[in-house]
Formats: sequence, C-alpha cells, structure tokens
Amino acid sequence: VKVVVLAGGLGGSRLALALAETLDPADLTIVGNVGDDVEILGLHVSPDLDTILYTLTGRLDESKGWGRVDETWHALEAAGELGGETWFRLGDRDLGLHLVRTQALRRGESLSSVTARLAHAFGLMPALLPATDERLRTWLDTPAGELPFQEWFVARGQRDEVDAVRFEGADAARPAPGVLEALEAADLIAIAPSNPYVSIGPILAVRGIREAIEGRRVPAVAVSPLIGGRAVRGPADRMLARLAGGTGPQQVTDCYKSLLDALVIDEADADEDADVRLIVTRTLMEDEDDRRRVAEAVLETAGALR
Ligand code: FO1
Repeated sequence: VKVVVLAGGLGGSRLALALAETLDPADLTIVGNVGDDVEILGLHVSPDLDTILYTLTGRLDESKGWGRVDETWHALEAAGELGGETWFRLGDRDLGLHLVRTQALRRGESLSSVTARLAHAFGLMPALLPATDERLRTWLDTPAGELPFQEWFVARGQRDEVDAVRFEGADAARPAPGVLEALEAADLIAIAPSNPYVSIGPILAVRGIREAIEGRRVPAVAVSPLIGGRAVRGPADRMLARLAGGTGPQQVTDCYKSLLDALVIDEADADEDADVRLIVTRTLMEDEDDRRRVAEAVLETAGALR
C-alpha cells in the first residue's frame, strides 16, 4: 500500500518512522510542515523537515526531540561571544546541514530539490517533501501581539495563549513538486499526531493540498496527538482547549473537517465520542513495538474502511 503522511516535528517523525518500519519505505511519502521555518544567523532552518530527516536516519537527539545526537556547540558559543543570536540553538553538526541548504537556496535551488539531496545523502528511504517550495510562515495572534512561530515557540517558551493562527504566504503557495502526485497515487492518507494548528495546519493551508485531500477516493486517518486529553509534548492541548473548546477526540476531529474518515486515539481517551470512526490503541510511540502497533492501527483502519 502506498501511504502519504502529513507530518510536523516530533510527533510527525515518530509516525513517519513507524510507517517506514512497517511498509516498504519506497511506498511512503512524507509531506513536512514548513510553517516553522526560520532564518537564524543568516541560515535557512527547516526544523520539521530536519527532525523528520534526523529521526528516520537515526541521527535525532531523542532527549531534546530536535537537533542531532552527539552534538557540540562550538560555533554557537563563538557566535554568542561575538554578540550573535543564540536564542535558537544550532549545533555544529546541525549547522553543516543549514549551510548546505542555505547555499543551495541562494543559488536558486528549490527547497524540495535541496531536501531531496540532503535526504539522499543521509540515506533516507521514503520521499520527504516540503508542503510547498514557496515561502509560508506561521504567525500566532496572542495577547502580547502577533508573533512569528519560533519567537512564540522557542524564545517565549509558548507562554502566550494563542487566539488565532495565520499562515503568511499560504494564498500564493502551491504544493511542492510530487505532493499532488503522491496524494493521487496513495492508497491511504495519514495525518500524524502533530499539533493540528501549527504543525498540520500550515500543510493544509496550501490550497492544492487541502483540495486534493477533500477530493480523495481513499481513506484518510489521523492519529490524535492527545493521550488522556493531554499533549504528549508541546502546546496542542492548551491550543485545543482555547480554540476548539476541549481536548477530546471530537475537538481533534473538528480541526480536520471533511478531511478525515477515522481517528486513532489512545486507550486513555476511549470513553469519548467523535463524529468519525474511532480506533483505540496505545498511541505513545517510545520504542519499535509501540511504533508497529500504531502503524498497524493506521494501516488496518484503511483496510477496514475500504
Ligand atoms: N527548540 C527549542 O525549544 N529550542 C531551540 O533552541 C531549538 C533549536 C532548534 C534548532 C534546529 C531545529 O531543527 C529545531 C530546533 N528546535 C528548538 C525545535 C523547533 O523549534 C520546534 O520543535 C519545531 O519547530 C516545532 O515542531
């Protein structure tokens, strides 16, 4: 079966890894969020694409959930001594990737093209596509004003409540090459247990992607990012409570109106209802057994729905 998975950072990369381990990796296409891309020290950083790349090639620092394992920080320390920006921490190894990517982008190469080269160099088997090659940036409307994503997420530690989310550039953004083709060829569309607002939202803000999923002829299945009404990591639960009015399966489903046939939820949420078919399993993905269980729930759902 051919699968397309829409993925944000850590939750996205966990499900992508689960699917890559369970399927023939050549049958998997990962469409990654670029709304949290940011320029740091003159370099283009694509945190979610990189978290996916690092996770699926065994390079992720699992303790932080971002960046590379065995990282050192000499360049950042030097930048700090010189008054450079250090709030967004780029490690030495990570910097190597940002240097290569930024150079390619400045020469006019597209983000999807350079991502494919980086992925190939790191031995990534599934296709990894940015949602779009165009500039798309997530902004948060908060009581402290409108903030760019990483300023809210990293610099201010998500302390501001979010009243609205805006995707700068979304109107003009076209799906990156390969995205619509992969959706057209897919037997199943999966939405990873990433933050619906700031990780999956920017992908679905690309009109061509949303329309392709709305017009799908195959099942679409999401994995809820909530366990017992709480986010495994990050602010998804707070955002759902404030923006959707609750932290149950129904509120997750509401984020994906007309885009979903089923939702995989955790046992801890099994007593709740939603207006799509619910599949109950243990959704926390810490080891390979966990990942297989969640991937099989996603894949079986598709079989059961057709
Ligand atoms: N997250 C942090 O909380 N602090 C950081 O300094 C930080 C640096 C960083 C560098 C490269 C990268 O790929 C990701 C990084 N992240 C950092 C994570 C990132 O901000 C978020 O996890 C994602 O954007 C949300 O999915």
